[in-house]
Amino acid sequence: MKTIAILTGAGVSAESGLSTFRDNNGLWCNHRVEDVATPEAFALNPKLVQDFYNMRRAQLKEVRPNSAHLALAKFVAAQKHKVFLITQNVDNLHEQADKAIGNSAQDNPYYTLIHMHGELRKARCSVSDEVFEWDDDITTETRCSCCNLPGRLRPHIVWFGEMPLHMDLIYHALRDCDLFISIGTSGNVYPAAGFVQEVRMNGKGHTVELNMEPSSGHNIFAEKLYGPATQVVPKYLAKIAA
Ligand code: BJW
Repeated sequence: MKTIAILTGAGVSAESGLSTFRDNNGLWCNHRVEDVATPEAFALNPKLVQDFYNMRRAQLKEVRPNSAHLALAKFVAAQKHKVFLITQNVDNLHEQADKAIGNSAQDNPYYTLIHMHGELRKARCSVSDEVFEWDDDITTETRCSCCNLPGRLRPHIVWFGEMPLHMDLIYHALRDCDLFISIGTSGNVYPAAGFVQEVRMNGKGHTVELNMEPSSGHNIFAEKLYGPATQVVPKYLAKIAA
């Protein structure tokens, strides 16, 4: 059986109306990374950090998957190969697209969806590390569901300096895969930026970049296709499915 590993980044959700990080008008134009996406920032100014993630969590109620998410969902559902969809995104647009076509990672034994940088719709107790489904705002007064104390809940997000989630599973998929497709990511943030190198050096998979523009690691990929995700993703997946 073959294995396919797909990495997605903010570019796949851009045409759904969610800002990327490093493009013009991206999230880091209005917020300094150090102020909102580090454990130190949360310790120093929890209200600012919670407000940043509350605003983005609320946005999820408005956004819908675009044709890139839907093409990926249909492609995954049609596979009899193992597919690991590894997303750096903390939105739920892959899940929404899966639901729209009647697929789910819970029910499909061939399909694993990994949120390596966490999920906006979850919160975590900073003491016990217990994770909860969370759709509402979190304030410094919100009581944690496990210890019932205020000030302990944090967004279930991987900040700079923290270990991304499910790394053992991810590296196993990268080394095992026959095809690695990277979609909508600038290749600036590690360890995700190093995945293509991992496949080239320690794996066997064909490597493909689908992005608006060449990423930082573009020259490591064997095959590249550039343009908006809503165009290049359906086009590339149709080509390999044929
Ligand atoms: C489109 C499009 C359209 C637009 N269609 N495409 C020095 C050297 C090397 C590493 C380090 C270093 N100093 C520190 C580090 C480590 C650090 C790091 O990488 N820093 C760099 C800045 C240098 N990394 C970490 O700290 C990570 N942890 C870690 O390394 O732990 C140790 C470890 C060791 C060994 C193994 C494993 C672990 C943690 C990183 C956490 C990242 N967190 C964030 C924020 C939290 C989530 C959130 O708030 O949403 O995650 S940062 C932010 O960047 C977010 C994203 O997931 C991540 C990646 O961004 P992405 O998706 O690539 O977005 P953009 O905006 O950069 O790019 C979008 C792309 O789309 C562009 O190319 C556009 O062209 C394209 N595009 N429209 C198609 N319509």
